[in-house]
Amino acid sequence: MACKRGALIVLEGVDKAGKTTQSKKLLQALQQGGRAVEVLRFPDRTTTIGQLISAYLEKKSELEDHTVHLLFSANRWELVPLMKKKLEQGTTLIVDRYAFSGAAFTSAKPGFSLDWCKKTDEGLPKPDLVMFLQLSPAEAALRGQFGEERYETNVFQRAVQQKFEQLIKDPSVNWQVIDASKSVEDVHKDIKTHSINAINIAQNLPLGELWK
Ligand code: NYM
Repeated sequence: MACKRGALIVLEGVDKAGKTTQSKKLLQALQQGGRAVEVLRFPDRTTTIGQLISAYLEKKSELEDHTVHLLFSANRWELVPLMKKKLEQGTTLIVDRYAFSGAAFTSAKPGFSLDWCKKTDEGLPKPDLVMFLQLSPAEAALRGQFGEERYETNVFQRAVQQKFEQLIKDPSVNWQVIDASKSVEDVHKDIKTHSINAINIAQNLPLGELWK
């Protein structure tokens, strides 16, 4: 009998919403439940393309804005064969940021339309579930200062938040908005419930193509 495929589960949100903490907690909880599961994060800074992106984010290099958008997108595409293989083998993937960050961050820059920004990720493996960790700019500020990387300013993060709000309106994507202002444990419970549900549904469905 062919094995049931894993689910593609994405966590999105502005910086400091808790995506990385929650990805790790979800990984542990699903593993404890006996499921095959792995975490990926984008940008994947370990590849050659990822190293170019990392240097840009750390302000060690300058890149033209369209160029860096295409690099972020290429950094997802280069992982697609691996992602498909794992999903087919029955491994669930928890992905910390995906094409939605790509579209939200670049379109928050002047002169970029959301439509243009989405084009380069059209056809990527479609997530079975995208959880948006919702945190207001005021609540994010209470979690301390932003870091030193590019984009880590209040003004830019507010613009990114507005772009995410536009993306969430797209009914072709299975969005779940999670109240990230709750305690780490309460947010985890919400995320785990939605994830188990998505895993159960995805195992009987073919993997879709994003924004197609
Ligand atoms: N980012 C992330 C983008 O601008 N485009 C993308 O496609 C992705 C995946 O990179 N501020 C931005 C969002 C973050 C930064 O992410 C690095 P992280 O999760 O802090 O390593």
